[in-house]
Amino acid sequence: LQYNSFEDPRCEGYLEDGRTGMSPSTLKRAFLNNLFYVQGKFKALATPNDYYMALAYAIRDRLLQRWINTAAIYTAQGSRTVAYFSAEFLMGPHLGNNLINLDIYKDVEKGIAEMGLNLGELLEQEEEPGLGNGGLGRLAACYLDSLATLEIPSLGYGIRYEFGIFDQEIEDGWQVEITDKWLRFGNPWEIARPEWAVEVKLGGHTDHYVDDHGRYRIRWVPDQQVTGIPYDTPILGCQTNTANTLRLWTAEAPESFNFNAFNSGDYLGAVYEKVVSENISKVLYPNDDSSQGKKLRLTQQYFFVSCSLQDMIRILVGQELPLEKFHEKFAVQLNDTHPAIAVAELMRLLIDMHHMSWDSAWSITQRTFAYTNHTLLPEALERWPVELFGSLLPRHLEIIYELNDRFLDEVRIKFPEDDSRLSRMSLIDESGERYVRMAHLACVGSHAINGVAALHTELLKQDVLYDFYQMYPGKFQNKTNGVTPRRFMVLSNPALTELVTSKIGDTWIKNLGELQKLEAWADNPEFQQQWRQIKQANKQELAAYIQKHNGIIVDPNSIFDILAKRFHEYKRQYLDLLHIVTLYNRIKANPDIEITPRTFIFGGKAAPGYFMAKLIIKLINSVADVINRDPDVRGRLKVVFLKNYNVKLAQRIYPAADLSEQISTAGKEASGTGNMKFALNGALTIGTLDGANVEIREEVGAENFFLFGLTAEQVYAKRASGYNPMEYYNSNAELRLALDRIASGFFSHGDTELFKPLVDSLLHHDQYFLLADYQSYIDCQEQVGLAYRDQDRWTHMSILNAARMGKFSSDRSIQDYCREIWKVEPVTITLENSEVTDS
Ligand code: Z15
Repeated sequence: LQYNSFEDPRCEGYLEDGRTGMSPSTLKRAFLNNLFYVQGKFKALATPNDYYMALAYAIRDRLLQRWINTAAIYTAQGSRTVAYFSAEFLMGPHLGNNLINLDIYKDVEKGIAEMGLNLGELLEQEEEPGLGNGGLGRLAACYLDSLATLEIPSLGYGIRYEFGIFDQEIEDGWQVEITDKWLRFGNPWEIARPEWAVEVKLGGHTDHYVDDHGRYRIRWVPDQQVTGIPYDTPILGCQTNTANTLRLWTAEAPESFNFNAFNSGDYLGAVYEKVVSENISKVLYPNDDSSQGKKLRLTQQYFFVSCSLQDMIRILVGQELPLEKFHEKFAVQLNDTHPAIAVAELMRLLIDMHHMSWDSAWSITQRTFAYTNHTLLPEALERWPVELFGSLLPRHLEIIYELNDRFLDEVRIKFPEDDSRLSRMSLIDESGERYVRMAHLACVGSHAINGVAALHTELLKQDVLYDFYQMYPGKFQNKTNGVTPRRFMVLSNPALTELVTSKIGDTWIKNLGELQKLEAWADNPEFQQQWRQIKQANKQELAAYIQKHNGIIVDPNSIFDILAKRFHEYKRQYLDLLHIVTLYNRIKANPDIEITPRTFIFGGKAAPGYFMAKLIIKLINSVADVINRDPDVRGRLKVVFLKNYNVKLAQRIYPAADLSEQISTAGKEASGTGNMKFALNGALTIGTLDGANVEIREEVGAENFFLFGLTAEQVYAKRASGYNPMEYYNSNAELRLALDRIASGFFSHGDTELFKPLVDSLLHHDQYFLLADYQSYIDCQEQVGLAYRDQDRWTHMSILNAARMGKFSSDRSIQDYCREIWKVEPVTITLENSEVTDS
């Protein structure tokens, strides 16, 4: 084979060979080689998946030099490293993102086209790694992208679930869950590292004994042991040589554990043990924002945390650094309380395994960890029954008791004679059945605690973590969430990316604040025209997708009014429905009424055990069935439920949205991140003063944001003074009509029972204040409809929304974390210096 060495000026010298070269001809040859040698196929027999795999391996080859150099340089320099601990990483497909970050998307698209293939179709083949539920998991993925782009040494640590978030099917309007077999066709992006396997103990009891030197020691005698195998995926930065690592752990039975069972002929017993071990990393728990208290879930958490901390100690020792420098080498971020057991595990490793004193171990532990809180919802705060906890982690329970004794002494000194404070702050809830409180453990064991939006952090300090704020005011910080513009703009909205770049250059991609320069174009008629055309084309693409998957024809000139997120009562998908039913009622009462045509698009999964959320999905589909076929509507309203909302689908949805629904009850959504992705793509927001909406509105200007609803403070006041939803029902005719329509069986073939739980919950409880916000929402939607009729005004607002999203890049969030919590600096990775790799 011959390689065209110097075709592309970006890849001079030794890099240009068959596995690293970026020139179109080299890439093409690599692709065809992989088709032949990796997939074992020639063109006539190749499936789209074969083509996808051939391209994926060609691109993986191009990551490896960067990946290896990155690891080599971090190792040689002993760089301070961020370890992001997260039970979820909702990565989305890798191929397209890697093409963007390598800056070869267009070249590859062209090369693939020259072979008579379509890059978009190949990208569609990739099964997305859906190893997360929603916002929290996707945030972790955006942060890895930004860490690599900012050249920060970092590792993502988590679980390689064999089954990620379930695939959602819709049958007769109901959600049906299908297992997500994402590894079915293999995963070209990961490399197993069995040589770095670690052992994790579970269950059993502790032994207190005196060692040979007369020292008092504690030994954990487990009754089960599992092996953690790391699988590494490269995380490439945008236009840098940095390729960091996402290291996910798979649980296996230890090689030798059941030697006795085999020898005694209990073959099936031994295999059973193996099955039990492998269950640990089998499946992602599908609950977002709620904790079920299942033992397997705690086992998952402990498993990946123990694997990761042991791995970090291996790295430290490998770099000949003493254990006393653990916190200098590593900054660990706890993504919610899911990995909070790490506080006790690091203590155990330092004290029991490495014989460090309690005080030294505690100082290192506190300086290592920082904790991000993602929710104020009481049902999401993790607590484990003490008995369950002790049966799995007997040694950790002892450590937590000891920590608690020492911690409560500190509280006593700071706040004497305050027993109720002691019981409120204790690591153990003793008000009834006893529980270990994971948020308290995380707060005590961390030097920094942060919320994910300004309002959320304030509410944390005033409410959920009030006592801890009084105890440690200096630990509290805000870090408003962000999203990566690479995946959620450059990759997903190429036309808009090109238009923006044609006006302001392409440096905004790594410095999103520069989008502000677009403000100068906000009233330029030609630019407005181009902006509108792109939105229109994106809407047409989504319309085609809807026609293909739902068989519904929608009007691309109507407002694409989109609500896409997990289903939860506090997110109030039901309020959106009340608006739809209200418009429908108006049409039924007066078929000639003037209404701005709208397409209401919903997407999102409900936790399989969340009855109300699933019933709301059924109601959306039932309302859609009626409205979409009612001739009186004359196509002015369409309702679409897009099944299986995931990262892939999200990338199609944001670019096509006119209106972004961010309508949670104020005080309930910690931040939201979809709100940022919609606005970045030029959608206008209708929203409450909740989470990051507050800051989005501040940035884009109140005049470019559709605000409605009670404030968090008003919601608290109303709850305190006794909220009665029935008053709203009785005094608001349109609201009454809408609810009566649902209750009457109109959308359920006359069945008045089906949606009764939904109607009753609003009339008698309405925990999330839908009825209180109804009229304000309806009025605000009226304003939206009017604004849309003035296309110049709407486009002006749309441009300003995108132009003012700079703050919401995850690059900004990560820079803040780096400076204010992690104290880490970038490390430049070069490819020229082959010394590191040759040695
Ligand atoms: C989750 O996705 C979020 C919070 C949680 O406590 C859990 Cl368990 C899952 C979300 C928040 O609801 C959302 O407001 C926030 O934007 C996101 O985390 C990322 O911080």
